[in-house]
Amino acid sequence: MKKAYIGIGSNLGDKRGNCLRAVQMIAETQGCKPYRCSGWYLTRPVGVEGQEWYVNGALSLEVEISAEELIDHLLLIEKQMGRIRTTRWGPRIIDLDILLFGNEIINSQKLIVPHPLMHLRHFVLVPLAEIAPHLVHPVLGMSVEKLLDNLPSTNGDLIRLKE
Ligand code: A4P
Ligand code: MG
Repeated sequence: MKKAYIGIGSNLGDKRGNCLRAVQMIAETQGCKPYRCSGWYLTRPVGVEGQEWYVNGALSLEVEISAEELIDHLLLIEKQMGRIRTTRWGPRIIDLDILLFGNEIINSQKLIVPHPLMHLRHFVLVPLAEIAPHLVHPVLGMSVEKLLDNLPSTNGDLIRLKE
């Protein structure tokens, strides 16, 4: 059985509610068993100006399906939740990214794993470090904790929401 790590984000509507609903829908997916879920963080949008802050979190899964099957399920859940793709990095009701999938390194048209930007993003690494601090990035050979240590601090860009 492999472990998969999913980055979850929303910056439209009831953001935390959207993230929780996505977790529930992933839990109902055959071959995916939630293992650990991080807390939720309010995060400053990265890479775009003038958007609402996001809610971000991370989820680990025990999976019995392939990474390709998993991304198909995640894209379907995004669609069922009403995500409309506008511009790249546009506001979204839900965004589900595969961050890591076991030790697999995938570079297909549909899927790039590890997620190419995960090691540069506080909004990914902080929740991920909560659930898997010692997990090693299979390309960079560094733990999540170490990757986070290597990032310049951005005080105030990330606020942990109360339970
Ligand atoms: N795709 C390839 N690899 C993956 C993967 N590992 N996980 C393909 C998920 N999808 C992957 O995705 C477009 C296509 O990427 C999918 O059809 C899938 O086949 P998308 O979600 O429509 O595109 P996007 O999210 O607009 O672009 P991208 O490059 O995925 O953006 P990111 O990396 O998701 O970043 N700031 C904060 N604070 N919090 C955020 O969550 N998110 C983004 C978007 C920007 N700024 C943010 C946040
Ligand atoms: Mg995405």
